[in-house]
Amino acid sequence: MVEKIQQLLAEIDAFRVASRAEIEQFRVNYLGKKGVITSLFEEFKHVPVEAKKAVGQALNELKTKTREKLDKMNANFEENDEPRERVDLSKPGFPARPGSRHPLSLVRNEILDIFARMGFSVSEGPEIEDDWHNFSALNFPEEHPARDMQDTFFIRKSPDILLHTHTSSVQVRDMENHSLPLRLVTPGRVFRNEAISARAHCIFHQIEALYIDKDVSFADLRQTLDFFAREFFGPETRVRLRPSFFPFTEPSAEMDVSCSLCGGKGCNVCKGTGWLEIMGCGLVDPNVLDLNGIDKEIYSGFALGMGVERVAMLKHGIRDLRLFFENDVRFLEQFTAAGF
Ligand code: 2NM
Repeated sequence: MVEKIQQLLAEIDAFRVASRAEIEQFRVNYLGKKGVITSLFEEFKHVPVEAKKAVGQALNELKTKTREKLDKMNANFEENDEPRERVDLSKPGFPARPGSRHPLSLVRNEILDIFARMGFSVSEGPEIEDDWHNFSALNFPEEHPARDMQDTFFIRKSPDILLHTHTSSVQVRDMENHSLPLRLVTPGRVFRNEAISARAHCIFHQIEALYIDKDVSFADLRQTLDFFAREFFGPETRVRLRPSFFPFTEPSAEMDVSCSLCGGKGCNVCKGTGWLEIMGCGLVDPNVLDLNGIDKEIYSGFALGMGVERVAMLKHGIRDLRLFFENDVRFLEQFTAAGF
């Protein structure tokens, strides 16, 4: 029996395992209820008295060695085969890329801020409008081409419900709901049924300003335009007005600023003219005051409107308006906030 025990000791010492399952198998084979060592202890009962001491010592040694082997194999396995995920907390983190404001938001905020400094408050209103607020109350004649299906998005197949084509429709609501004087800037998305190109889009952004009070004159409009142009494009900017026409203003004008990219010398953005057309404006037509219940004998006003995409393109030298809508980060992250 001692010989058998010596053999087992050698066998156990030489034992090698490749998986946790094999370690468990080892435990069951040697130390389990029906294991080899357990049955040797059974046999020990029948060992003659004179041999009991030597066999007992050998048996105990076998059991201890087997236990030790088992512990060693388990410990080895934890260290080598299933390394725990190690996290080095002292390493620098991955750089987080902060987002940036959309260039149209930056330019809109800058424009609103300039007007805020002249006392204009911001007004906003619905994008879905009726004919009255978008056209009739603004002195658009019944046969005006803008009312055509070709130019305006009508919805619900109704000739009365449409997506507003300018933010003046919001100002009609302001004239309805607020007392005079009014001094408002109205930013918003507007919708026109146009083919998409580098210069036009069927959805774009507009900011309009409206000032109605006693004795508002063309000189007030002119002063406001000068201030805006110098604040937005820089102190050297010059302004010129050309006569124009809008249904809601009389007289009406188109405003140009000296090209901020070439300083007025002529470049490909201003097409060699040294001037950039940036907005339409005029004195509010007395018909509009009438239609909105404002006494045209007492009050007068001026209004102006500009496309946010257009002024953003001119300010930053952007050649294609579609860039604003594609949201390519390589484009977007080139613009940083100036205080917003
Ligand atoms: C423009 C050009 C000229 C304008 C007129 C009005 C209102 F409500 F008074 F009739 N709001 N905005 C206006 C005037 C808009 O955009 C090119």
